[in-house]
Amino acid sequence: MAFDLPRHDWTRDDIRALYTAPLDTLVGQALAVKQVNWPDGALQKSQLLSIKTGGCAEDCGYCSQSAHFDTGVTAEKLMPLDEVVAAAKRAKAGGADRFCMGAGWRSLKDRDVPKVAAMISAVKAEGLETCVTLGMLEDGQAEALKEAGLDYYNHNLDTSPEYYGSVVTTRTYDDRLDTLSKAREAGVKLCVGGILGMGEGREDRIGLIHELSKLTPHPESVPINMLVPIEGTPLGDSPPISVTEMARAIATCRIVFPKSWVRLSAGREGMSEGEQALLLLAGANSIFVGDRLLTTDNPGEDRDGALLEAVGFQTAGHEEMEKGPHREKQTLIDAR
Ligand code: SAM
Ligand code: DTB
Ligand code: SF4
Repeated sequence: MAFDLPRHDWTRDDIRALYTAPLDTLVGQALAVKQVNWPDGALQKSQLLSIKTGGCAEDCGYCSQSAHFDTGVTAEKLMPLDEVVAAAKRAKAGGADRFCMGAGWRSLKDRDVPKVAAMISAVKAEGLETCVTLGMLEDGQAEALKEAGLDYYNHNLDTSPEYYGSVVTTRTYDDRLDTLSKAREAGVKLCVGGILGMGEGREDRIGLIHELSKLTPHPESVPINMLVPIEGTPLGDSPPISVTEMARAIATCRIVFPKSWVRLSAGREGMSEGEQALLLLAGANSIFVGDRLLTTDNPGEDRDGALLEAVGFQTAGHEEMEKGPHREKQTLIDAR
C-alpha cells in the first residue's frame, strides 16, 4: 500500500479489518502513515465560536441547541460582527490558526448570507483559516461564502446511514450529502466527521468511516467527536464510549485519510491527560483549543499546555504542517 495516496476504493470489509486489528497493529500502521505525510510532534489548533446559539428546528438527539429538548440553552440572536472579530483575535493570540463559526440553524437563510459573509471576510483578514457550520445550504449560498473567503464548510455525517434515523428524524443522510456536494462544487474544502458514543455499535462507526471514504476527494478535515452528554436530550444519559474505541476510530481515519486533518474534537474535557495522549498517538494531528467548544466546556490553555509538554509536541500552523515530514528529525534509530 502506498502510504501517501488517498484511496477511494475502500470496502467496508477493508475498513473493518483495520478497525478491529490488534491495537498495536492498528496504531503502528496509523503512525507509519502519519510519518510519511505529516511532521512528528506537531499539532494544529483550531478554535470554535458559536455565532448563533440555540432555538434550532432540528431534533439531533445529541444537541444542546435543538428547540425540541429542554436543555437550558436558550435561543440567542446572531452575534454582532465586532464580537466575532474580537473572539477571532483572541483565538489567534492563543495560537489557533483556523477559526470555526457555528450556528444553531437547520439551514442557512438567504437574508443571513451577507452577515455571515462579512464575518468570514473579517476573520480571514486577521490571517486565520475560516470554517463555518451553518446547517443545510441552498444553491448559490456556498459560492457567496467562498467569495467572502471561506476555506472550510463543516457538516458532519455523524454516524452510519443505518443508525442515522435513530439520532435525527428531521433530515436525512442524503440531505447531508447534498449540502456537502454544494460546498464542494463551490470550491470550499470539507470538514466532515462524526460522533462516537451515541449508542451506536462498532459496525456503525466502521460504516461512518466507509461513507466518508467514498467522498471524492476525501474531506480535507475529519473531526472525531466523543459525545458530550447533554442533560435534557435523548442521549443525555448515554454511557461513555471507551477511549480505546476512540483510538481505533482515529487510527483508522489516519490510515484511510492520509492527507486529511484528523481532529480530536469534542469530548476532551472529560478525558485524562493520558487518555488524550493515547488519541494523539493514534494519529490525530489537530485539536480544538479554548475554554469552550460551542455550548460546552473544553480544556483551557493550562491543561493543553501540560498535555503538549507531556507528549513533547509543539503547536504548528497549517502551512508548516502541510509541508510534510521533517524526515531527518523523525529517525532516531537505524532499525535493522
Ligand atoms: N447546525 C449545524 C449542523 O448541525 O451542521 C452546525 C452546528 S452543530 C452543533 C455541529 C456539529 O457538532 C454536529 O454536526 C455534531 O456532529 C457536533 N455536536 C453537536 N453536539 C454535540 C455533542 N453534544 N457532543 C459531540 N458533538 C456534538
Ligand atoms: C465538530 O465536529 N465538532 C465541533 C465542530 N465540528 C462544529 C462542535 C462540537 C460541539 C460540542 C458540543 C457543544 O459545545 O455544544
Ligand atoms: Fe441544530 Fe446543528 Fe444542533 Fe442539529 S446539531 S440541533 S442542526 S444546531
